Amino acid sequence: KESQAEKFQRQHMDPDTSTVTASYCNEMMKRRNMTVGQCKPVNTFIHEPLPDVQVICFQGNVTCKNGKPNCHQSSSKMRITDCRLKKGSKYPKCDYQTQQLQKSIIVACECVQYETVDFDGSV
Ligand code: CPA
Repeated sequence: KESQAEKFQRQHMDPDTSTVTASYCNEMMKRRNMTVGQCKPVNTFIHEPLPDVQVICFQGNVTCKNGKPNCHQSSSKMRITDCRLKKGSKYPKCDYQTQQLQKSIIVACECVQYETVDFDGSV
């Protein structure tokens, strides 16, 4: 079974893409299985090396949106792509808006190997 850390990587990691096209989110949301059964409404891809994302677990501790205490904010800005389902888009035709941003990100980390398990936002 897919672990929480593996799920985070499938949903949020894309280190090798530097420039994204307008169709990036439509292609990636499908390729990474986030358009199965329903269109996932919002999802962020991170274009930085995995180790640079994993060390966020040792950076600034913040409260998660769900009130849990295990979120961490990156000390540096990261290259990310924000994917948002367009208004009027209806499953199974998942049509996303693609927006490239450079922002500090917030992730949740869990003990075992202290790995990133949730993308909590960008600020
Ligand atoms: P995901 O990373 O799979 O916010 C809902 C989803 O939208 C979330 O999906 C992230 C994504 N999103 C995004 N970019 C944004 C805003 C939202 O990509 N700008 O996280 C969901 C999974 O993580 C669930 O299995 C529950 C788990 N989870 C949530 N908070 C957690 C916490 N504090 N500790 C451990 N697991 C947590």
